[in-house]
Order: sequence, then C-alpha cells, then structure tokens
Amino acid sequence: MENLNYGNNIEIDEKDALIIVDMQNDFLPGGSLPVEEGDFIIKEINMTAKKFKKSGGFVVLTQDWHPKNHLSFASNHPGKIPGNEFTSEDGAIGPVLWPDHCVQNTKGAEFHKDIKIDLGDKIIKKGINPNVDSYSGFQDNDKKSETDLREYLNSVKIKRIFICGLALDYCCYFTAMDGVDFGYDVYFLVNLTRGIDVPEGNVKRVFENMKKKGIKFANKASFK
Ligand code: VGL
Ligand code: ZN
Repeated sequence: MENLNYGNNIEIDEKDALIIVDMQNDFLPGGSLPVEEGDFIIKEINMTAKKFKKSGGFVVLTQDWHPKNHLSFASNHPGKIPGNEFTSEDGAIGPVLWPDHCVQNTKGAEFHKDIKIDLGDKIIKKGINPNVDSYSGFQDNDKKSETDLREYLNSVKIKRIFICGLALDYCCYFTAMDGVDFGYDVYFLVNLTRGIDVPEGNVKRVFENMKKKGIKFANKASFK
C-alpha cells in the first residue's frame, strides 16, 4: 500500500486511545453501504482493543447515527441516486450522496455482532443533525459543532490516538485529520481499515493528504 513508513516498537500506555470508527452493519458486507472486505478487519481490531486495555490504554467506538431525513441520503433529494455528486455550499454534505445507512435504532446502525463493544470505554454518536454530515468522529463537516470525543479524550488525558475501522477514506480519514488539528499525535492503522474509494482515486488522495499532515502510519507489527 502506497509505500508508507510504518512505526515500530510502539508501546501502549494510559495516554493512548484506540478509536474504532463505524464498525456497523451497514458498512459491512450485507449492509446498505458495504465497504469491501470490511469484515476482514474485525478480528484484528478486537485483538488490538484487547492490547490497549491490557496496557492501560483507552478504547473509543464511533457510531454513525443518522435520522431518516438526513440530507446525505440520496433518497432525500428528488431525482438523485446514491453516488451522485452533491456538495452543499458550506461543505456540510458531500462530495457524493449515499444510500440510506445507519438510521437511528435500526439493525444497520448497530455494531457488528463480532465487534467486542465491551472493550470500549466510550461510544461517540455522530451525524445526528439532519442537515449536516459528520465524517469525523470529532465534529460536523461544517466544523460548527463538536461531538463529545475531544472532551472525553482530554478528560482522560490522551496524547496519542490510533485510528482504525471504516471507511478508510471517509470517517477514518477525517477523524485522523481533525485529530492533528486538535493537537493529538495521530497514528493511522492502515491494515485495520478498508476504503470506499469514491470518487475513484480517493484512497490514494487521502493517503497523500495524511502524509502531508504529519499523520503516522502503523500496522500490527508496529506494536511492541
Ligand atoms: C461513512 C459515508 C457516509 C463512514 C459514514 O463511516 O466512513 N461514510 N457515512
Ligand atoms: Zn453516514
């Protein structure tokens, strides 16, 4: 993948948090917005979460949690279909419209049954405002309102965050980029994510942006 430099000898401690992004039924095979091979990463995410807990670190799960009238859904735009390009003025929605997904209190919004949610210290719901999307676990796309993520991480004195889950080029990417802007040392767990790659070339583009941003990359061999 991309020729990335991976960290090594990383030792997890109580200033570290694993952020598991959107491991929900709708993003997994069989869901309404399935990410290819999304199920391949479940086991390793659980093992990594266990490692964090054993080493005194924290585990946070994010959960895409949309009302049915969410404007990121093509179904709420007459004449549009999922995948159509659409960007609202303030960047709140877009660059494409999605199929209905992760609708509050539906099966699709639930975490995959094999994800060990018991290992989580905190669950952060996002994308609740019907007019604004929230790819980042930290804040809405228009950057006008934050979730509880930053406040939580700061309350337990987290310095480094490690990002994994779905989808690589949307919610994982935006969470990682905001992580840098909010002052954390950010690691992207490359083999614990999978991408949508819409529009085509998006995965490549986000890796370039993450490199420029100073985000570090890691895989399972990176941990001590
Ligand atoms: C996501 C598209 C729409 C994600 C969420 O979790 O990456 N992508 N909503
Ligand atoms: Zn969504």
